[in-house]
Amino acid sequence: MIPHILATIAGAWSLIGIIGHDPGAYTQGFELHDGVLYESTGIYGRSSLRRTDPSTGEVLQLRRLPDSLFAEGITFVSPDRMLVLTWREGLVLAVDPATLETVDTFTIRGEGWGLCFDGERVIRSDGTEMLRFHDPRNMRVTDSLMVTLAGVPQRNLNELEFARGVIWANQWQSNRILAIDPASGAVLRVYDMSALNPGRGSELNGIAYDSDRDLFLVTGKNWPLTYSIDIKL
Ligand SMILES: [Ca+2]
Repeated sequence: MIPHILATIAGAWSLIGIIGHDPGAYTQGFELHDGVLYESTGIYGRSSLRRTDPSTGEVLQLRRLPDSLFAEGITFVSPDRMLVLTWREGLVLAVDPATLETVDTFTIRGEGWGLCFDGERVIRSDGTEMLRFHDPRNMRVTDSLMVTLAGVPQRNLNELEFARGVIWANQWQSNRILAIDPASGAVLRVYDMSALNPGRGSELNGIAYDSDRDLFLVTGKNWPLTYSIDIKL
């Protein structure tokens, strides 16, 4: 990476609070909705959907998914419908958030990594530098966007969040969160979250926006803690 460009777009953030996080949760999706923090966890045979308390991190409800599914990102497309991505299964589950039961399924092509919703379009990452836009009614692909930093494509885009008119993305195998312009794909800011990483190969993954407090909850795969942070765009 070009150091002088990184310096100009390095984003500032500050720690506001700390809550618990199930260290057995291999976090793949993380989203707040109506006062509940929803989480999906991956790994074949261990994938799950959870409702958790955003003030403590306590797991309130957990549903195991079939052993054949490796759960990935989640996002709400309406108050009573949460979409759950799978990694290589080509399936997207529509889930009732009240019960965490699957009410519908869609098929997609390619891998599933992260999901978010901008109010009109479902946005999916697949581990490449491309973001795919889907119609939330049927998951048909409507558009795609290459994510670049100073013109350099940014691969390994992972968990996503849509907030403040911007796409926020974890970047796999880094401690970075990228703020991405949804129109151009340009990375507007890079946030270094190394200070939060507990180490031992732990992977930063999971961004959930708290619109009431204008804060973000961030965690990682099997991290024991979740952090609420204030991010300057
Ligand atoms: Ca998210």
